[in-house]
Amino acid sequence: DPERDAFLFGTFPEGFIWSSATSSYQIEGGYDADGKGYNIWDTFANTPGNIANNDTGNIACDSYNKWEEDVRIIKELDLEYYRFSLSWSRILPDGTADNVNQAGIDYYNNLIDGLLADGITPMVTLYHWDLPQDLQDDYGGWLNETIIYDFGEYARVCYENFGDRVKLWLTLNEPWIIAQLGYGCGGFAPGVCADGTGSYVAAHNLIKSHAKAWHIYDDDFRATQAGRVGITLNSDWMEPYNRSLETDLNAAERAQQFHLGWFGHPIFVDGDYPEVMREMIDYSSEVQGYNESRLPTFTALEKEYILGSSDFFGLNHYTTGYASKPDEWVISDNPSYYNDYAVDFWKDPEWPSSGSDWLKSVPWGIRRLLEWIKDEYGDPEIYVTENGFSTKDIDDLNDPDRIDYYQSYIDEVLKAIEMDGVNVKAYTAWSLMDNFEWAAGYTERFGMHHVDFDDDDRPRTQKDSSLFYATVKANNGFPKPTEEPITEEPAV
Ligand code: GBH
Repeated sequence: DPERDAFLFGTFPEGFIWSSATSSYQIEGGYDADGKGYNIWDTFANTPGNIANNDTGNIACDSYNKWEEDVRIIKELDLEYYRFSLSWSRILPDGTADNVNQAGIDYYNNLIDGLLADGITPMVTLYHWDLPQDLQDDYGGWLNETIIYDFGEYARVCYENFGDRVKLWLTLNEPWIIAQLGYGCGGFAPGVCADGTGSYVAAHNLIKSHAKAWHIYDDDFRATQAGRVGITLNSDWMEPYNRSLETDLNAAERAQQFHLGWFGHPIFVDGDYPEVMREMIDYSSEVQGYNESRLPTFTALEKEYILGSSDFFGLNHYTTGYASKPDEWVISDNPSYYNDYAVDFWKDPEWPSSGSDWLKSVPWGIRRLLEWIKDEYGDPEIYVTENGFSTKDIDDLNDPDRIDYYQSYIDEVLKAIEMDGVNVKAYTAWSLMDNFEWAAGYTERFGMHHVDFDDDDRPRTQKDSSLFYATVKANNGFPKPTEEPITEEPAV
């Protein structure tokens, strides 16, 4: 559709937030420094065979020692926000609030103070996948509901120590990934294989843990600290392959509900899972001979507790796929999340590729997804908490494909605001710098800054995309060419 595709000039609403992001395990290193406990990614990455090249996050970008460098490069780009995450086992080495590691608290105090001194507002994620190993070993981590209490108390420690200065919190980063790739057999830590069973149990506990952390803030901290707490969900856009086929429209909607709705529906709609998940998983479970559904149920009180437990909608979005109805739905003997929802999903080989197999550049997808969220979840404030592009040219500072990606995706966000009335408050580029890309190790790079992982100093160097992004931020979008645009100069 040429009209939808045409570039839109214009600026973002006043006060629009421009940010960039990282996460603790991906950048910090210092994996055994100053009393930190091990977490499931320390274990997973240090077990040969799990990560490309057997790379680890033991040192990563060494941000544990080089956080001042991180603050400096953010400042250089003139970004007024920075999204990072806290390492649970750096603060609570065994995961419980019985033992607080003061060195961990000091580290984050320094970082937060350093950011604020330079006028940068912290956006802090409590959990970006690095579960304290002891909680996994003691009771199975997210598979056990004891985690709800422990996560709540961890959140409390963070609010108590940092909430005087941190006013923007995210509880969980991408619970879908934690449940499905961590506990369903997706090749992420802790590497538990319980597809279609464990993943649903983990998700159930993740949702309740999130709600717990939100309520603790709401009950005990909001009045004095006056901040906001939300969750960040990830989703591709699921485009119906053939929009004139009712079956493809339904398939795409079903996929969206199984993906984003799994978490979004309980929190933003009615405290419970999407109806289509309930129906299909109940049915499959029965056919497979289970006595009760593999999808757990919430009590009435739990539903009430969960509904509305997010002050805004955090969204991580990268790519799009086509969805269609498979020719037939054969219920598998072994439980499987993908079998449960019966949708064929694939990426068009014509779409521009990136350094990651799963990531194709399909800018119009973000606009459709934003509109879907607006309609489905009652027009919430949406914070885009991640969006970004990978390359495999690990030492190239010229990254025109990343610039194209940012330009076109950001422009689609502008269209969502201007033309569809979606209430988007923030855009966050993933990532501030190259870092440990989970199972891909250091082979896929998302950074706007290059990091040299062969150099003990881990120098950060601007790529072209960082200048581009700084220019977009300086102009608050894409002003019409008649206005004099501001161009950012490279840092010297
Ligand atoms: C984000 O997840 C993460 O929050 C961030 O930490 C990460 O660095 C960034 O994405 C880039 O990946 O290996 O083919 O099975 C986005 C969701 C999770 C999508 C991992 C791709 C791997 C798919 N991503 N997933 S595959």
